[in-house]
Amino acid sequence: MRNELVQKLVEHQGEYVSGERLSESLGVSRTAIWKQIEVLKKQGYQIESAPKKGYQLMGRPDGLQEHDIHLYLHTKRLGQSVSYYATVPSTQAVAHELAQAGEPEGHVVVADEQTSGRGRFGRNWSSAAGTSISMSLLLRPALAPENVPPLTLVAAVAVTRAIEKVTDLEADIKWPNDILLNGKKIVGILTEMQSEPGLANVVILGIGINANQTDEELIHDDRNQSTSLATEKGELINRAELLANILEEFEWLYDAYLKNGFKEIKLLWEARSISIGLNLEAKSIHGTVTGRSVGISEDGALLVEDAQGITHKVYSADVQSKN
Ligand code: BT5
Repeated sequence: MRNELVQKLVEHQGEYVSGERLSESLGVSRTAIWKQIEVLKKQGYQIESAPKKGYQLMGRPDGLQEHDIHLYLHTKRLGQSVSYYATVPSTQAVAHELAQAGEPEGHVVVADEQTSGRGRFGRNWSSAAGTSISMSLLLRPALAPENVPPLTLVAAVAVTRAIEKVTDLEADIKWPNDILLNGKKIVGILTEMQSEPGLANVVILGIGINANQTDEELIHDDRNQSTSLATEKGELINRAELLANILEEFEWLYDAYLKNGFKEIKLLWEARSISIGLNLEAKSIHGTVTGRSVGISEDGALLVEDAQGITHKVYSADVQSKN
């Protein structure tokens, strides 16, 4: 009911809406409305109450709860249900557990802070409290396990498109899972699956975003320089709006991928990629390939041409530029 109440207040932003009208349209008592208004105030909503006039929404917190996200969400399936945590070790771990317990596709786990956020190959992901976005999307695609890794590329396209829609910033994709602004990392994507032979039962798509961190809150190590959307844009970002837009973009791209494979999305990916034409070293569990990236295959592998002119298909690797 709180979600609907927020929706109503937002619809009437800039004017008062009476307790009576709210109670009628939501089908609850005026006392129930008053109680929920008090809860919202505690959560940081600025709501003015005036006798005879009712309630007016003056400001919203930059929240990531289900009702904050649903204000902006226009998807058919993804994000219709959201588990929100103020703080959690890792949204990936929670999403894996929910998947095991039978939670359906489209569920999103989101946190304001992670205490053990994880990256690839056992690395850490830092997510500052209240200023970052940590989200894990539960998917149940009917895909063979080898067709799951390109979902990282599909997600990267969705995230860059959503960032541009919400902030006007044009971010770059670094194969396979990084999104950069001015050469600094702004988003990391982690695609994990629970599979059985021949079938990926569950895919958990983890996305970590530096939204409103100041430079001091960001980590800068030997591997990565990082930045935040707010730093690049010069103003704070509405995290719920960005998250909802990511789900919206990902929904149609995901459907397109399930239907037609990576072929069509490849063009969108290439338009935003900074990974082609570089001298690089790609380290994977199969070994290290050194050479020049000459393109991406129709199934999402990076094509690396070595000094002998042999082209290697690299499916999942850690990539360092060697220019
Ligand atoms: C990634 O790994 O970039 C994937 C990160 C996925 C994080 C999300 S948040 C929601 C979900 N829940 C989780 O627990 N994880 C997912 P990788 O390519 O391995 O990059 C990790 C490296 O990025 C680290 O070694 C650092 O160098 C750097 N790094 C860590 N935190 C960062 C941050 N906030 N911004 C930029 N770079 C960061």
